[in-house]
Amino acid sequence: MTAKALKRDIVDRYDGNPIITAQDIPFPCNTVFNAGAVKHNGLYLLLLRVEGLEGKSALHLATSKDGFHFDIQEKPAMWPSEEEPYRTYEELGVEDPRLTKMGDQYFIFYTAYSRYSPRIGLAKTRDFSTFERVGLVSQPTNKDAVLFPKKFGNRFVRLDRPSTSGRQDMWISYSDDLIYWGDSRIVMEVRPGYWDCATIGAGVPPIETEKGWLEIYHGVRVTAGGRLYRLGCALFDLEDPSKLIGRSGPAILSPREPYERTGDVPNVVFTCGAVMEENGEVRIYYGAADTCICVATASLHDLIDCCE
Ligand code: BMA
Repeated sequence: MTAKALKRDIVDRYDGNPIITAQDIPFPCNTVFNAGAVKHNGLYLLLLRVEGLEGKSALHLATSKDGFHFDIQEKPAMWPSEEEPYRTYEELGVEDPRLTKMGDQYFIFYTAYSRYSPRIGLAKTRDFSTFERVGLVSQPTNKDAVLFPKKFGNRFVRLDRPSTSGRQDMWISYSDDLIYWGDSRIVMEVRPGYWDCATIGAGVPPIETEKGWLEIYHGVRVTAGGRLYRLGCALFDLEDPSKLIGRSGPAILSPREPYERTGDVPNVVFTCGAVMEENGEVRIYYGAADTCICVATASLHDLIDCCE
């Protein structure tokens, strides 16, 4: 029996998974995974994390009419910068982009990775042909940042994931200018005994729904076989996004298929982006085993339901 027939996950995997592998990249590379996702001018756009043969990641744009078959650009949209101050903090790669549209601009939070541990980088684009860095917008060690598409009380708001004395929980931070962030508070903790007991981090930029802001996040449990990454979802208050109002008990997606179980980092499903369809379906793009890109769908209604 296949994993789908058992229906242990509330999301449905696309039968043609994985949709992008290293073989689809128009130059030799190691892996492709953890893509930001948006629909722009009727096209599905993914900002792919492509890990080169030397082990550093750059971001490449992929475009598609149907969201399943993508054309991939050879020239990177963003690569580790050669200019300071980025050069020092991106020396080991630019990773895990998350895209949020505000007005006519897309903001991209990404992980700037260096020997000094990860920091959050911010870039922006209007047209997906030119990308401009805005700043390095956290201290180390912080990552998994997602920007809310609205301001609250005239401030920008993000979820992020600082590492604090061995803990890795989800926090919220506020900013007047997108560069300096503060008023930070913890909003969601790892859950002892659960699938998300060791580490959690935001995945998809928050989706506005009638019931609250829906956040699809990853959670980790450490097993005898290593770290096991799953996806779950949570709801935050519409008016005050620092208030957690619900959270899925079970994970919504767990590594079960061979392409999620086997790869550079086994037993990983990890998301950086989803597309909200007009028919109420959420198309979740996710990296599998840090090796390829997959897609799965769920109804928005079901995702909200499992948080309540
Ligand atoms: C996280 C990030 C992700 C990666 C995951 C599993 O910490 O580095 O980019 O997919 O680990 O290796």
